[in-house]
Amino acid sequence: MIVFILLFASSFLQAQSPWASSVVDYSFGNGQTLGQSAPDFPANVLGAVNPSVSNTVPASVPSEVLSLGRNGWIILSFEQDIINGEGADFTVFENAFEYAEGEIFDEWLMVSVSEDGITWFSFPYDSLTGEGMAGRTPTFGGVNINYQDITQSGGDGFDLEVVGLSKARYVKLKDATRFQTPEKISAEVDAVIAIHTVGNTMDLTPEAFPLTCNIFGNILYLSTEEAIQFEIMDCSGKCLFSIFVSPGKPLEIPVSEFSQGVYFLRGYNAQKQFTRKWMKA
Ligand SMILES: [Ca+2]
Ligand SMILES: [Ca+2]
Repeated sequence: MIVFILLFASSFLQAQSPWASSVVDYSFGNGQTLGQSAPDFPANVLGAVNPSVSNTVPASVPSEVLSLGRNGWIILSFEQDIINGEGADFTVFENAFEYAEGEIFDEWLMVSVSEDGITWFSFPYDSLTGEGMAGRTPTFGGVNINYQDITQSGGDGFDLEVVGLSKARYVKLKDATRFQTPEKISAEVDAVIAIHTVGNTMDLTPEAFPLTCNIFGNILYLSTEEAIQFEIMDCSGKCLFSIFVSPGKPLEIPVSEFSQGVYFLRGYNAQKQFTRKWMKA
């Protein structure tokens, strides 16, 4: 039985990258051409950022970043839908950086999203302050950080809620340096990561059971209307985690230490119980 479950599960476990995986279309503008030709492009805008960059030493070589040129734009696509979860749903990494006195050199990008690549929804922005645009926050970098946690990664996060979408597959970035002072010539694109995807955003709330159970990224959220004992088990039924959930006392449990794979969530009290399969991506 256990062997069967493992075999069955393994077909679901091809991990999909949360980073942008393909370039759908683009049009470069004038003024700056860094990283616009093969073999640097399109690899420089796909996949992860270089972990050795920091807020003061940004990505700057053509193999890492692409200059869009004045008014240039690019459309990126993902292996899976970006889902509207709690807070920011994807992060755009440009190569803004901090220099003397903590000033930030930023070159802005207007951001829009689409479910089908045809109908687009633009994030509102302020062309005077840059608020609402990407390219404003340096990438923090680092090898052991979670790039799906914007407080660790830096970059600029965008919440699908703002444009009223529950999911998106395409992100369009358009150079907005025309709104800025003349030394800002062209925004760069380094990478875009989906924070919430089908793989890591799950509503595990059991039907007709008093417990609410959701996973956003690496946090498990539990709240309940009745006293419930809650457990996480591995495929063999071994209990890996157990906690008592009290009514009116919601819990946030970090699940980043659980490795990729299949687990079972179980909640019970004297009267009732539920079990749910959880595939950790
Ligand atoms: Ca959101
Ligand atoms: Ca890059």
